Amino acid sequence: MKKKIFSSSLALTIALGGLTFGATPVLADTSEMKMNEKYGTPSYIIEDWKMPNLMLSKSSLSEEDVAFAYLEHQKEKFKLKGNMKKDFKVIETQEDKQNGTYHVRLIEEQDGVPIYGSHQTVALNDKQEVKAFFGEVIPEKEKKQVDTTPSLQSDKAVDIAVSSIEEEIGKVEDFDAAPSSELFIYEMDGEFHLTYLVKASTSKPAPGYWHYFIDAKTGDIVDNYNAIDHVTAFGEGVLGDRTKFQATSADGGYYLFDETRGDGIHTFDALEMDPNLFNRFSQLIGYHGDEVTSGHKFFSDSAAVDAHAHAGEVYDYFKETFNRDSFDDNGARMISSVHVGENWNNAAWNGVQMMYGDGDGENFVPLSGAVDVIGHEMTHAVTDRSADLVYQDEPGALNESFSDILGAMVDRDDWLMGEDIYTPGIEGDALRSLKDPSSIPNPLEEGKGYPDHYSELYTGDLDNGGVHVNSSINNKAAYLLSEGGTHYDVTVEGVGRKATEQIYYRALTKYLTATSDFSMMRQAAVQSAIDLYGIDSQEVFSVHQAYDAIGVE
Ligand code: 0DB
Ligand code: ZN
Ligand code: CA
Repeated sequence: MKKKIFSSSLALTIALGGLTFGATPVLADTSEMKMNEKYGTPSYIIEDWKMPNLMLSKSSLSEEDVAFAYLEHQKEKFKLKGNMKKDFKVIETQEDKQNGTYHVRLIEEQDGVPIYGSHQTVALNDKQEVKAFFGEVIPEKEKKQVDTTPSLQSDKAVDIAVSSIEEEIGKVEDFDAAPSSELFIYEMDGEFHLTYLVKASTSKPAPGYWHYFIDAKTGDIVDNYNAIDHVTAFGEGVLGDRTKFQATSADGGYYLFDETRGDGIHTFDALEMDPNLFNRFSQLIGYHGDEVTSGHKFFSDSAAVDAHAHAGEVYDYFKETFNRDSFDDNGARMISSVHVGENWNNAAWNGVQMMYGDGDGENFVPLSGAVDVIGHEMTHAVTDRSADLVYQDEPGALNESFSDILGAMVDRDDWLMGEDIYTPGIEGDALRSLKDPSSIPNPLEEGKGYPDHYSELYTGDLDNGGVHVNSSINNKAAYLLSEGGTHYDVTVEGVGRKATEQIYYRALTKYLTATSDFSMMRQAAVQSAIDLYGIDSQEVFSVHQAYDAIGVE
């Protein structure tokens, strides 16, 4: 469900926040007032009004009581009659602890039916004196024209709105939440209608935050609009770089949903989500977190900005390089959550979505800051939908290796993994190196580097049989295939990144299966190279050389 946090009264609150209440001189009556031209009622009054017999200290009256007494006092200006309790309803009272002021926010009603858009704010100081009125009031005789008894049931209005939405975008299988329907008096072209306001959120077949005003007497659509819009937004990434991405605007605010790629890219703030509550095979994740929102096109959550922008980059990489439409090749929505856990020094694909920790600031900065990490995680999703390599022992090491290889293809100018987010205080290091695995200390075996030859295979039980360590053996083959070199006395002629990524992608999606081992990896790469470049090609020959070099037959 889309969380709606954008308040239409925001502008109003800000306007009031700029006034200094305490310093206003005491005046007998209204000091300043502006009229609404359409209704001839005040749109603001700068006040200095107190309840007549309220000279006692702070009374037992509530701020709402004072606001109503004030409305009573001004009702002639508002062109209203009788008890003001029948004309206004309190929505909320905001207390500003800093300067002791209160803002009573109201909406105007007729026979208990709120008038759409007719909001008011009465501002009080800490002595329960009214200091300002802002808003719009519709005079009694205008409202009187509306008969407030609906002849239509509220569900019927929903049905009408839903068929109109489906006429516009096609059949909606699932609304993001059940459409709501609420009675409002709605003014359209100078006429007041009794309407149901139906609000419905859709993601598929097209994103929308639909607002329908359905005449509660006739069922006619009085007015409708889609409050969602797709925009280019920007922000500053984890590494302080300015980045651009696609976002969505709704109700005047913005959130991190990119509807331009597949079925969308959606980035959330995980907040308290506990990384220990899932494992990477779990499908039981129903909670992504809160929307990451902004009041304008600049987003300041850098971890979220990078997760979102990098997911878009990775989507484009797969689309442009392999013509693959998201991880399922059917546009599946790419969901990410940032700020997972507390100072969590890791990232993951959990079977459903990507998740990124913030790091502890010493070993890691927010992991979404590195596009190779996002490429790595997304490739896990691709692997799950293709070879589905078991995440253990040799198939697990291959699973890891594909993520490192394609991660390094997305982040194309180096052969390091995670260098951008790892140990901010240390220059030049990385989580892993595809070029020179042995240069990185092996976390599983004290005093050793990562293995770069099959003879160095880690055979212990840690890390699912060393999936993040043994991956380096195959990583080295991919590096040699691309860049060439001599390794363990075997010389490989490099065929470049372009051929290399095609060969590995084809092996992953066409030949390998859940239990494939290193030897099958070699055969799958050979077969893919034959398919793509012909049996006598340099590419085929180089694949053989690369696997000879790492000792895999
Ligand atoms: C890794 C998934 C880790 C994970 C597994 C998290 C299961 C939760 C549940 C993956 O996708 O393979 C995440 C990454 C990929 C982070 C690129 C960057 C990874 O390689 N993690 C390694 C690991 O978990 C290295 C690592 C990162 C690490 N942070 C660490 C090792 C902290 C030790 C301590 O081993
Ligand atoms: Zn991985
Ligand atoms: Ca890199």
